[in-house]
Amino acid sequence: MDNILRIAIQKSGRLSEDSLKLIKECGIRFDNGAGKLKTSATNFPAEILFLRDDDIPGYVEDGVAHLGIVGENVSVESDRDVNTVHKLGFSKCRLSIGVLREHDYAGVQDLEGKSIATSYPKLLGKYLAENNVTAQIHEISGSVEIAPSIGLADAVCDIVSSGSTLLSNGLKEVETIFKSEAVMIASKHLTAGQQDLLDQLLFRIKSVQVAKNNKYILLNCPMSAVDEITKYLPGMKAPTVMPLATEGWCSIHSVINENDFWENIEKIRQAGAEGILVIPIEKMIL
Ligand code: PRT
Ligand code: ZN
Repeated sequence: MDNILRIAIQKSGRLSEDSLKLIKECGIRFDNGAGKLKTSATNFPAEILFLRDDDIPGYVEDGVAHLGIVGENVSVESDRDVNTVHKLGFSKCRLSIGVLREHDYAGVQDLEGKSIATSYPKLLGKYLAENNVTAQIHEISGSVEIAPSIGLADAVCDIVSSGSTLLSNGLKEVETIFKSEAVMIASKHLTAGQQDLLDQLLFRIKSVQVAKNNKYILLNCPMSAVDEITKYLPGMKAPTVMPLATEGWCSIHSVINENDFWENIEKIRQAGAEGILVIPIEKMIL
């Protein structure tokens, strides 16, 4: 099966919805009937496998799946021989060390000789070694945060997002050892045909990602304000300036980066812009 890409995504969990959304935003259509373990795309040579996230790196290493979407934390911890081909920008979280709130923590050397409960023994081991700390790693597969309060370990090393789980278990976050987000991993043994399909898919993913960070902006202004306003709206090449039916007025169309938006919008208004419309962009091909 040279000319088909088998993409493994999480069956149900924190990555599932965004993984499916990304594939759909890339224009790939498929039937994801509830409970299915495999489905075929109808308009792209791809199959989608629905798996436990922990199994995805192994399937990709073995070439059973050609691509996978998984948390970088799971991929790195698995230590499988795969390529990380793209960061996907969702499911952001961090792997952190937490200790009991009453612990007077002064620094990583405080962990010397302590026991730390985690589901990430490899990442934790590497961090401790880099910091010349010897601690006992207690590997457990779930409910890690409860370990200190029941006397199973002195500290934990677990995934943190808002921090509320640590807090509600009487813990405080003291070290961040790894920052993670969803990534696309690929087999190291793709055929030329599969590599070509992967390139097409990455092109689509990047177009969707760039579009999300930008907005289409339209506004009206007096002709005399065009130079000042275009300073803040360089657009993809240059903004489009079109005359309005009212003498001396025009309409400017451009693209603005989400991050610059609030900072620049006030300057644009002060320069004389009126009737500003900001519209989401679906795809952006640079
Ligand atoms: O069933 P399957 O094995 O497929 O799924 P899973 O239960 O192993 O994984 P899942 O769905 O919980 O998480 C999938 C991936 O989402 C993880 O590998 C991370 O890359 C990412 N992610 C993002 C998170 C979180 N945020 C997160 N908050 N994974 C887990 N958590 C847990 C964490 O373990 C802790 O218990 O949420 C709690 C902390 O959250 P806060 O918000 O209270 O800090
Ligand atoms: Zn899992």
